[in-house]
Amino acid sequence: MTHGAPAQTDERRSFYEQIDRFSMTPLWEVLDALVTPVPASPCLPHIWRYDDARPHLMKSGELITAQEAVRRVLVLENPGMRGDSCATRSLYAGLQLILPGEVAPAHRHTQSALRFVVEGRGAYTAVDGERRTMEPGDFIITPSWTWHDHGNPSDEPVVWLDGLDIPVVRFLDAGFAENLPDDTQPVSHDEGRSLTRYANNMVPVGYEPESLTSPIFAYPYAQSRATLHDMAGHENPDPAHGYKMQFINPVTGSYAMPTMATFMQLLPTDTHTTAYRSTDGTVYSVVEGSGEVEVGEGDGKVVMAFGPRDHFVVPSWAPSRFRTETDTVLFSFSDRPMQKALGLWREDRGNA
Ligand code: 1HN
Repeated sequence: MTHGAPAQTDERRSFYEQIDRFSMTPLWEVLDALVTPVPASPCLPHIWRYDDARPHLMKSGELITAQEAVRRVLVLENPGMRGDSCATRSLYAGLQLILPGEVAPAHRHTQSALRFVVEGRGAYTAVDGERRTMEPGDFIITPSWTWHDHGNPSDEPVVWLDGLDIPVVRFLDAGFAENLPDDTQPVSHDEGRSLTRYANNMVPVGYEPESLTSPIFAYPYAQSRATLHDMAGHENPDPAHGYKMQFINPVTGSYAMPTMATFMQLLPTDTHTTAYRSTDGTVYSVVEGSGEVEVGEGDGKVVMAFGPRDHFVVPSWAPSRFRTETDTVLFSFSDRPMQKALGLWREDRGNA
């Protein structure tokens, strides 16, 4: 539905200037940019290699404390949208560092957050009175408007990927936030309580969900990894996805979070996936393995070689294709639940 720009005449130009003073503009001059035949995203494919990022992250640890920074994070900014604090149009991503002995003070906000642990073990995040000690590969949720603080009682630096729906909440002008007077919220129940209550195929009788987010706030890597390897031992891989699982809210069977979908996938050694695209731009965190991902087509095509702890973005509607050298495990997240709720999500599996 591209029509081309209408001719510019002196009469038209002077008309546009007249209406401009009244904060009006002619739709026919902007229609092609507003309504495009396929998604036209400023988001670019990009990879943040951990070998490049890590020294800067550690340097930030010498420059500012977690306490002073509130959250000591290096934002992964998409090169197509510098200054917007986003990795895709709808998603924020950052690498957060917490050093031994540090505390990141308690606050809450309407933005939902996910953590995906990248390096180090022994730090905790506390959500609504329950602490969770973090291990590499764990996926942890901070639901909208829940108190959360982080601490690192271990003797090693801990780094995780933060994923938030910040750009969407900003777009909707629906953001609220507040701080707790104390840095650390009181612990009101034992670690693991949310898992025994909700992750054993049972819920307390009469349970009514209090929010749209999964009552399980930690999804341990030991489980997701074992699941993928069991699948690989018994089933054929999907040609586009290898072995790919989505994390769910066990109470509803739906996505674990209302705004962001989260996935874990295994691409065994020497996998060559078929081209695949979908309308949800996606942020990936490489957990294990190495290979390359080809993203886009024609002049915009890029090939990104990846290894453990690298992070990369596949924009909306850009075809991606993976080749692996070793068994590769990828965590990823996207805005799919929002697109699905609005009837907007599309995928294209090519001819596979
Ligand atoms: C936040 O609360 C965290 O709690 C991390 O660790 C990153 C980025 C923007 C706004 C709030 C956290 C954030 C954030």
